Amino acid sequence: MNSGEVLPEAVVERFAIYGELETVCPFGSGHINTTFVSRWNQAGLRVRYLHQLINDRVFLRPGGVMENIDRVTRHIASILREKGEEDVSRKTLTVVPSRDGRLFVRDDGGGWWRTYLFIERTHTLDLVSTSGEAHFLGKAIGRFQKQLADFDGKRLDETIPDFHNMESRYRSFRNAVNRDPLDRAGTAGAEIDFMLENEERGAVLLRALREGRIPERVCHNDAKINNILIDDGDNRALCVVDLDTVMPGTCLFDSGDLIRTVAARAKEDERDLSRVEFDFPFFAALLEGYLSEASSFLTTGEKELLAESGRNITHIMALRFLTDYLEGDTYYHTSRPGHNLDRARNQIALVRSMDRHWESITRFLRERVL
Ligand code: ADP
Ligand code: GN1
Ligand code: MG
Repeated sequence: MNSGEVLPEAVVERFAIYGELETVCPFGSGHINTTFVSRWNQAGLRVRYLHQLINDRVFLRPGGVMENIDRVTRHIASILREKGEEDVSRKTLTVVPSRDGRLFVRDDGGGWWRTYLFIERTHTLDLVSTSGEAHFLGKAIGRFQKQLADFDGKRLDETIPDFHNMESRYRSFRNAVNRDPLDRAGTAGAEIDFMLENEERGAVLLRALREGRIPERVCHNDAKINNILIDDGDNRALCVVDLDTVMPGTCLFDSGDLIRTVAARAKEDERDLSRVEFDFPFFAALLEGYLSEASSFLTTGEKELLAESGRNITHIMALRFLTDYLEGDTYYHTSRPGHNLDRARNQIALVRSMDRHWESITRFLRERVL
């Protein structure tokens, strides 16, 4: 039996949850894990939990992922409690252990499952429509980074080694172009050329890290727009989720992913490229929100590279989507033929739009930050 054939009902019953299980349904639109929500009757009260089958082709040590998440969420919860905040279990994820006290359950096919408290009355955005939204999303990631700025103890597990390492991403890309297992390179000639022409500037964050111009810190590494839950009540960012990639990196990976997904006028798989544009007012509001939390701990070296971070992370996403297209869509969930190629084209168009706005981006950061 493989994990795809496992009944989620049988798995969720193995977590330390009281009451009667009523339903289990698929949930969410993530590209990596498989998510379900269960509903339980707990002495007359209906309560929901979120369950995920961890993608163990992407995360080769799911146990390490869960240890990281457990440490990080406990750390954030203790900071929130010390500050006397209300609703701590809405502001950070809470891991629900298995009945035998582990952070995960293994199913009969060897799959790794985890459970979180389901944070009720929230939604996520795929695009912002106001500067206010851009501001609170930036603030949420700035706050998250600040909460982890003093995280100490054993170094977190690198759940995906070289995750944002442009050199190794380029190696995989070249390998995919050369092997071209599905004979797709001919359909992506312009995109392949773009990648080859822009390789040099792709290494900007990696070089800064290597040369010690920016520090290594604990960061999210996947700080895209829909990994931030927003409270339906006050319509403010509430909780940063999808913590599988929280590990050592640079804060610029997170500012970059925010810029890529918040300061964009179209979703990352929009096919009409005339709609794929960088949005300067959203960018400015996002950075104001982010810096309202982060400017106290960021170094000058980090601030100097904020502008590059958006362009760099968009570039790496284009490269990864294109590589996956050439490899035969083995990494990202796709829902139509050519989905990864559409995403790659979209992200290249966004890098080009950022290039066109470059002067205003750098002027804004010079005046506001440096
Ligand atoms: P993936 O790694 O596949 O992107 P995520 O961890 O981001 O999976 O979860 C998928 C979606 O589920 C998120 O975008 C968010 O909408 C929702 N979600 C995640 N965790 C919770 C939670 N604890 N409570 C409520 N919704 C959640
Ligand atoms: C994946 O898991 P999800 O959908 O939030 C990916 C990110 C990409 C993103 C592109 C572990 O994020 O790196 O930026 O898709 N996560 C992993 O949307 O590869
Ligand atoms: Mg996600």
